[in-house]
Amino acid sequence: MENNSKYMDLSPKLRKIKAFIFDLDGVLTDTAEYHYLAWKRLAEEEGLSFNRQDNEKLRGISRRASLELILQGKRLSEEKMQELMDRKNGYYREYIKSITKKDLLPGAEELLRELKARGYKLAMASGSKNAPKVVERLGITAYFDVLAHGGSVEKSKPAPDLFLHTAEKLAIKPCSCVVVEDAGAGLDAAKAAGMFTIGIGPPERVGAADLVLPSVAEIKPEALFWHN
Ligand code: B16
Ligand code: MG
Repeated sequence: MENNSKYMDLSPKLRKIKAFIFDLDGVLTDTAEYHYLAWKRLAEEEGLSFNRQDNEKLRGISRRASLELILQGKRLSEEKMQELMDRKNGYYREYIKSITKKDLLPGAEELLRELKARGYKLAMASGSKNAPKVVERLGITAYFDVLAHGGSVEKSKPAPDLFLHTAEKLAIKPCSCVVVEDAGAGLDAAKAAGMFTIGIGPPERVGAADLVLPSVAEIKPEALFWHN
């Protein structure tokens, strides 16, 4: 197969693979825009500066870590922090109400279907506490054996906890899992968990991954797993 040479060096690692663990935001759908609109609205109400460039830094990190970045060292009481996070989340939930299957990124559902047909276990491990709602709206819940999210563990990405929890639920060893991620924090988490990583996006952002691809549509199971 024409693409095989590209994956030759990786084949000892790929031969062990039994499960795919997907990140959600930025991999299967692009909710970053809704996170941006919700944080922007909050920032304007609070007189804080926030633009699209700042939003890029929030990719893959938790709601609290995002707020801390936006506050740029400004200290607030825990009560106020909670109120701001709840307000932003209320806006975000309003925006995600309009999500449908059409919001799946190109090739996402075809990939899930093909991996399932090839017998791989599939899981979602998103840092978002809203992930189950978004997955439901996208109409892809049934593909996943495990749905882990921001509420499943205490420590968020870049800690490995969410991915380790997911592998445990799948009953698959970490070294037999592939993580598909769009964020540096997510890749750090997956690597710390001892998993094979596919980075989706530009090399400046996901260059640390074992394999870097521009989109999920470029993950070709027949080329990756030709030896299985
Ligand atoms: P929530 P992922 C992450 O999702 C987002 O990339 C990140 O921007 C967001 O702050 C985080 O979820 C928490 O989301 O406020 O909905 O709990 O990329 O890990 O799927
Ligand atoms: Mg992401």
